[in-house]
Amino acid sequence: MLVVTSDDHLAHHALELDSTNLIPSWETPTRVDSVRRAIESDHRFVDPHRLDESLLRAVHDADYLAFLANVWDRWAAEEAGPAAMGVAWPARRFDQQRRPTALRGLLGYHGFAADCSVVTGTWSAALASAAIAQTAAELVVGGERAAFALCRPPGHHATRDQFGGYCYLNNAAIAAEVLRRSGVERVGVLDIDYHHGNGTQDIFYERDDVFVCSIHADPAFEFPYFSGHAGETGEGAGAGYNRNEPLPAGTELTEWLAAADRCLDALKAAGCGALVVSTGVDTFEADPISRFLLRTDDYPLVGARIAAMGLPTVFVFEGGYAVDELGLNVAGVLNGFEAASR
Ligand code: SP5
Ligand code: ZN
Repeated sequence: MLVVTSDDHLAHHALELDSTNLIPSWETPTRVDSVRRAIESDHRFVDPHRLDESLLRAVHDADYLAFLANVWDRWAAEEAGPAAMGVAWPARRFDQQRRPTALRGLLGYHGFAADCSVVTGTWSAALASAAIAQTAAELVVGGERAAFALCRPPGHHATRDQFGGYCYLNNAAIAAEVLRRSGVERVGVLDIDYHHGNGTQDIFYERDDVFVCSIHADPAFEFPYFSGHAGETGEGAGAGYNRNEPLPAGTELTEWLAAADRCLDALKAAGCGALVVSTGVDTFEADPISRFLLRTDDYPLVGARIAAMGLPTVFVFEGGYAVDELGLNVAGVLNGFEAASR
């Protein structure tokens, strides 16, 4: 499979709030190295194309993009400290619409979680990550059966106008937009990351041309806590084109695959012509922040299930924090897909 990646993410290493301390984020630069090493002998690597900024504007609000582009410089001028993050958010009964002018206010308005901060290399890394996802989708439009966007920071938590969950620009949404522009009338997104893909859900919630399905830890007990319930099925034109499969802590392969099959059946019934897979492997039993129990040997079966759809497929890297085994687990998904595609 063609793999798109670059080194432009290296300057992004954010901090996150862990109970009482700011710690280096679990989402580290070493994650890409782990995956690269595990897949480089079996797959061909290509460089990203130049980013088409109209794709960013298609999935994110202009004021959010302007905020992201400027926030680090403004932070460095106005505040001290290595990481910019919010301290107050527009909670219940607050005015959700009014956009503050103060930097701290904007960080709350355009962010939703204290697990995520902006640091000096964030914006350039996020742009590079988006370009990788765009390129993988363009390769599939060009006739490849599948391509893998080996990108970071991840994207599936980023909404139209908010960062959080280690995500700033929604790479999977950008890939879906590329497929839509190529003429695919309905694109399916299958989000297999351990966490609910709240950002992708948000971006396409009122659209019927991108059907988003996510299999994840029940938000009753897991991040992002306020999104990902089974009753969230889309609104307006998008009614019926969002599907969530929240699962309990301790979920193993059998139950996970049953949920995946419900998603794949729904995507097939809706006539999806191409697939974007938000490829998080934080479902792994030894993941340090997660509570599912998938094993390394399970991931090829996951890839094979996706291949059985018979659709052009863009894999976009998302979460997975057991860095030593991360590469093997991603390799399992890709190799299982390829073996079942032959
Ligand atoms: C892309 C992605 O997978 N984002 C996940 C963001 C989850 N952030 C919240 C992490 C909370 C970590 N708690 C540490 C518990 C250690 N035992
Ligand atoms: Zn995750």
